[in-house]
Amino acid sequence: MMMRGRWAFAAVTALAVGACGGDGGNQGGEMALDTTSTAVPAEGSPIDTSMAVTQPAGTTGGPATVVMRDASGRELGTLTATDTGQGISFAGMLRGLPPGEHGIHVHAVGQCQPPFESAGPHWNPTTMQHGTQNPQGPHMGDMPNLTVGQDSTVNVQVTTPGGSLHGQNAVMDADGAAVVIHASADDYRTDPSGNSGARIACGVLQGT
Ligand SMILES: [Cu+2]
Repeated sequence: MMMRGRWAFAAVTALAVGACGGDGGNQGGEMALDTTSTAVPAEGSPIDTSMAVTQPAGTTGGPATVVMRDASGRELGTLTATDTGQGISFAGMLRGLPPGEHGIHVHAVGQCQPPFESAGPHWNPTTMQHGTQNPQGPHMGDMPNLTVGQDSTVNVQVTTPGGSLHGQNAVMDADGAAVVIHASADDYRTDPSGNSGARIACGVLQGT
């Protein structure tokens, strides 16, 4: 529905611009769209409002975004965090990481000052030990290792064993949360962080 509305609006806008014929082709497509939308108020503003409302959406939660950076501040890519009902999934492409296996966890504090100790320990609202193979585990922030290819990229698709962005055991609390990638693989059992070594990348969960 919404997409259809947007496409229809875009088509109308294109027609309008074409009809006026004075906006100089490719130059400033976004600007032209803004100018034209003021001439069609009934179409433009309601669409924008409904788009905004679907994102905050209260307790079931809209997605959060996580811009990952290494210790030099270089941006590696963006992950999208989504409530699945059985945990929080993180998805997205990252590049510029060392090839091989790396631990990746949700940490308890939304701060990423290198060397990323500022992100605190693993997110652990149920006060368990670390690791999905630990009889006393896991932390809610524990996730499967990433395998970064020889080209230094990885298609991230990982999910926490429980918790949520906004509902029960919400990660989006007063001090926020961060995703941290470690130098080594997580062994899934050694408390408190699976012997996964130094923190090489970090991103704060940002959203509603
Ligand atoms: Cu960690």
